[in-house]
Amino acid sequence: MKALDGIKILDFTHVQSGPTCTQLLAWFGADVIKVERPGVGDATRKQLIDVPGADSLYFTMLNHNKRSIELNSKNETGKQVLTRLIEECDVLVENFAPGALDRMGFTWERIQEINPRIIMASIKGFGPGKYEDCKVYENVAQCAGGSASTTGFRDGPPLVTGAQIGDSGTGLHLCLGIVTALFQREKSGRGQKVSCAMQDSVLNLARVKLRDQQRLDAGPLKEYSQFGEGVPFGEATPRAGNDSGGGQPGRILKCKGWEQDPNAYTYFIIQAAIWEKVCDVIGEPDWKTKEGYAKPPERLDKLNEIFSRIEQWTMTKTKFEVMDICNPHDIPVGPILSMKEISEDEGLFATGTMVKVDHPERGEYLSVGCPIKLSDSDVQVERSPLLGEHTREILESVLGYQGDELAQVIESGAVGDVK
Ligand code: CAO
Repeated sequence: MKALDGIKILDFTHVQSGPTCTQLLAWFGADVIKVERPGVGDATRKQLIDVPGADSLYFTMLNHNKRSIELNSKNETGKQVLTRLIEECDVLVENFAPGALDRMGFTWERIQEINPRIIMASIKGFGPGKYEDCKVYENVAQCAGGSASTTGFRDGPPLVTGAQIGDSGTGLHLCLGIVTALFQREKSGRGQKVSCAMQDSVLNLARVKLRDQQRLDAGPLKEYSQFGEGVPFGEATPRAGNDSGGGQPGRILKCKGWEQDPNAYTYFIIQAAIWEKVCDVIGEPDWKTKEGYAKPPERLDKLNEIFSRIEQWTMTKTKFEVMDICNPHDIPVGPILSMKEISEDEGLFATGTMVKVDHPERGEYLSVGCPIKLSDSDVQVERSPLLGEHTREILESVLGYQGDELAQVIESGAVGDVK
């Protein structure tokens, strides 16, 4: 048995944010029915193509364990089929542009009339307000949510991050909203609307930077490198380079081989509690007691010197040797892992976080499996569906269409070219 066995999801999502959410629900056991425009499907199927003629990795890696039905939701018969799907499903998830569902004739009021128990979950770029009608993509959300202004180096421009905190981050937030609403429905018997704005999700993930914005009123942010360097603070939380957000001095330092390998680096944190061990490891035992070095506040104006000295040591070791030497002393370090290294990490395959998936059009590919592990709800990652692969199966077995009625739906053109 899986955690969400018996839950049916009407998956009206596309691109990345919504599909991230419904993929997780599928991994937890829900029957996820992806509704796609006939002949076209999710735009990502044909974006960033690496194998001609095959669905892209962009699509396959975000749509595992789902079924696909082609359905034109603007065609009259298509609307009838969609109405039947709303009747049958527990959750409708969508991330269309603002107003798109209303324009199809499926307002939240109408959806509730069709099925009062349904949970309708939506992702939009912004919440209600002056930007509510905007179409929004990942980097717009990173910028509007406070991440970009606080990422990067002080003397450089704002930076977006490689992690898709706007899209996948919002999908995760929405997923939690959906299971919470399902839990409440157990008691109330009613569905509800779950909304996540991408700006809000990014801001939630950038929470510590809003913490620092308010701390500025009380004086400089002493744990930021710029304090030790004597650079005055402005009105807003500044970009802090690779400083650690937790208040302990931390930097990214070169390791052996950095001249050739762009990822031969380690993160290195000098927590107060392990300062003496750091001094021993790098060969500066005098710093344990030396005035100006022994106590954390005294070190703040010497962090450049201290980290340069630590880097002299890390440059004599590989990033993995740094890890092996520091870990037994509880010195927090972390190798900067490349995607190549991660994709070859046997430990990640052993836990199912990395998986190999076979696909009829593209052959075997790598994907990230389910990052959330439930001891009583096992996850088997199954390939993404081909466009319309399950149209007939869903019409017959989920919606009960048969005989003449089934033939009429197929002939109406609402469900594409049914195999
Ligand atoms: N049958 C018929 N029509 C369909 C359909 C179907 N099965 N599926 C979608 N459509 C229609 C929509 O109804 C819409 O029509 P209207 O413009 O007439 O209302 C049209 O296809 C285009 O949908 P869209 O506006 O959502 O798509 P887009 O490519 O123009 O915009 C995006 C994409 C992502 C910017 C927009 O959907 C959006 O802002 N979504 C919310 C925020 C979000 O999730 N962004 C992250 C995306 S990942 O980077």
